[in-house]
Amino acid sequence: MRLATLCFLTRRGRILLMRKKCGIGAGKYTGPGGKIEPGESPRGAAAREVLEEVCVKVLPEDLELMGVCKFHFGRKHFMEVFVFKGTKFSGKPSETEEADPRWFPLRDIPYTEMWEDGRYWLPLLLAGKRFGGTFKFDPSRERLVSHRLRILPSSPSGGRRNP
Ligand code: 6U4
Repeated sequence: MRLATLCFLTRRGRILLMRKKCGIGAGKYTGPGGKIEPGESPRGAAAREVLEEVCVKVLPEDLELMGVCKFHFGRKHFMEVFVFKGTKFSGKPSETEEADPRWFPLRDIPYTEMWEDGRYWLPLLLAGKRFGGTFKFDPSRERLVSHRLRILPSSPSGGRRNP
């Protein structure tokens, strides 16, 4: 199993997505994110990836945990991803070797150019709902075979505590 993060920043009716240039899901639009390194918290890892991938500074404590997605790719590969959102950050998103960032209006999210699962859970995140989901892909990672998604009760801390 691998632990990873995804982070979605929003401001003035827009969401920051990035065209990923390498790694898993290259070519797709997604939020900044990546593997959690040993010794890192999910929140710390998410903030690091936002800076590394799109040059935007966000404090780990300003990120809100909205959901956890389990992605299965065939029988062998499995990833558990902590999904955060944030509205407080600084810096202008810039292109890096890993990604090309772009703001999209919330009403015009390019779901057809994203991972197939995003259309199920990203609207929940944007509506402020917390969720837990399991998404099974075929081994080629191209086709979503089945999924389960649950809306979770909101936590009193607004998801700001651990992890
Ligand atoms: P680092 O850690 O910098 O190597 P990266 O190469 O981006 O990161 P990688 O290639 O292991 O990481 O891919 C993990 C990223 O891909 C995580 O941010 C989660 C994301 N991801 C994987 N499957 C996904 C899926 N089905 N839907 C989705 N994001 C997915 O929205």
